[in-house]
Amino acid sequence: MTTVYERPRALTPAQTHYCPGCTHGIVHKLVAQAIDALGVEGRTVGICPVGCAVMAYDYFACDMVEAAHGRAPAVASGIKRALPDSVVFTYQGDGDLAAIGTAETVHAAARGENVTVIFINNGIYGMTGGQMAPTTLPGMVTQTTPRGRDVADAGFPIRVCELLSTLDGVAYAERVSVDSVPNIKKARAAIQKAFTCQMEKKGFSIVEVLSTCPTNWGLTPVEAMQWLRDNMVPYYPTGVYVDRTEKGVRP
Ligand SMILES: Cc1ncc(C[n+]2csc(CCOP(=O)(O)OP(=O)(O)O)c2C)c(N)n1
Repeated sequence: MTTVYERPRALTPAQTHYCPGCTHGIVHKLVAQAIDALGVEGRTVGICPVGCAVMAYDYFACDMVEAAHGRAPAVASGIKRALPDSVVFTYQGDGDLAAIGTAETVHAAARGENVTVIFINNGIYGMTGGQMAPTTLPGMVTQTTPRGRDVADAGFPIRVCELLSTLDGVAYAERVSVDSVPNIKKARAAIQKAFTCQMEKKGFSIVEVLSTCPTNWGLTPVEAMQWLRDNMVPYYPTGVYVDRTEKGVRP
């Protein structure tokens, strides 16, 4: 087990391409720490999204596969079924998972696929310059909602953990935030629990991570963290939404 200050073995020494204050890097580290702690680097397969984390394969030292936009849960399902002893995770943003990939996400969860989804909710399409995402908050300014998201026109945000918690195939769903050291520790525990859930063949697991995008939110890194606390956390409450890891959901 590495300490919080060391680079986990499951992370490469590649220099980050993420913007200052972006929390993708923190979450990469937490995933790598889970891989280290569970000793599964040699049999872990990660699925990259299309989005800012499209090049996550440069950072994780395990096997990585690139999926078409939103299709990571379908690719993960196939890999897990072909290699049942592997540990398979997807790493997806809100545009990838909750817009173009909604069907793949919902159906992989409904099937109880024994995979782990790491879901980065930063409320915006980061990679493409800050368009509205399904998780963009009401009133939030984006490139495509310059006067703020008007729910009368653009509809309401999707709360992914709440939505998926209605599905019997979901063994574990937790929402966490990475805005403080205590919350980062909770996020690390949640990610490790989700991987353990999969290793014990209990069913679909998802950890949603409330994240920042200072560049497209138009804020400094410090302001973005505060904005997350003041706006994202109240709308997307953190906590465990489903925990069926005792019995599992798979026959
Ligand atoms: C089929 C297809 N449609 C649209 C795009 C353009 N595109 C690239 S990334 C992206 C959204 C990324 O946003 P998100 O998933 O929230 O991740 P983030 O960049 O914020 O981490 C879109 C729409 C694409 N690459 N492929």
